[in-house]
Amino acid sequence: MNFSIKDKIVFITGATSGIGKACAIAFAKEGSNLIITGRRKERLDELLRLITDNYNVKVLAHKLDVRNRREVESFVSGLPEKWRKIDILVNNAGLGRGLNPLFEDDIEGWEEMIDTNIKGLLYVTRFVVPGMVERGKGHVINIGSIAGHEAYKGGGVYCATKHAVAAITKSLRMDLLGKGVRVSTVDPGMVETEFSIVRFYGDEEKAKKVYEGIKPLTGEDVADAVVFCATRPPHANINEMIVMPAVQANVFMTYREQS
Ligand code: NDP
Ligand code: 8X3
Repeated sequence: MNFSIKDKIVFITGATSGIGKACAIAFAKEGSNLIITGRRKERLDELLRLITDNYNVKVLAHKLDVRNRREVESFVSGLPEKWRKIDILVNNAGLGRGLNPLFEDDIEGWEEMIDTNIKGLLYVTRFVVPGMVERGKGHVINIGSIAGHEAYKGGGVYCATKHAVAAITKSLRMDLLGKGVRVSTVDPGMVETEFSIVRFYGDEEKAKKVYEGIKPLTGEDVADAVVFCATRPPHANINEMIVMPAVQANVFMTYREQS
């Protein structure tokens, strides 16, 4: 049975697009109040309007780059009283850059992936979780990836960042044992979002090819899984959930219809 998360406070990173945006809407449907963050403020404002026009929940939208440790710390420590008691943290912000062989890859892309997917997730976790520990309740839900279970050609650094998310998830769960704070990871396969457009630096044609001949997951499919984790009763935890398109067996094998 679902445990109600109505009136809970849910903090989502990377809510301007894809999985994060779908999570915001899915949690709003459950009656949760939302702290939505990301770097594109106009998109956050648009999402705030969409949610407050359609659901009876409160939304706080704040421009936040998770790579900026000071910005993360001052935002979390400066939250207004009524937003301080964060119940659920969805660590979703992340990106891939390129699919080049490691030995000739763009180092800037590595920095971006490591700073966002690993260090950004760590900063947000470091500043949000102490409040959860103090209150003896909370739930951290990380968005990992199938790339955290397997490595593929050209994905050396992206896969390494998602393997890091898997390790951080496991360790944090042990650190928090007995403190009333749960830790889950939702690890999707191919999801059609802006992920591939970002990975290929805005090349939409190349991005489209990734999903040619298949029915990929949507952000909403992943949000369903995240909400499922969040709505387990407090004595139960989903440690890890791998969510794949039905036509994708693993990172190497995808069944594609020929056009
Ligand atoms: P999108 O590109 O659609 O969304 C990525 C989100 O991350 C955006 O809201 C973006 O917001 C945010 N983001 C990126 N960098 C930063 C930053 N420095 N600070 C704050 N927010 C940031 O991709 P997805 O929705 O697909 O990606 C979400 C997560 O899902 C990522 O962690 C990704 O690795 C993971 N994932 C994706 C899969 C896929 O196939 N799409 C599969 C498995 C996992 P903004 O640019 O406004 O800051
Ligand atoms: C993003 C999906 O298949 O490129 O995590 O690893 S994949």
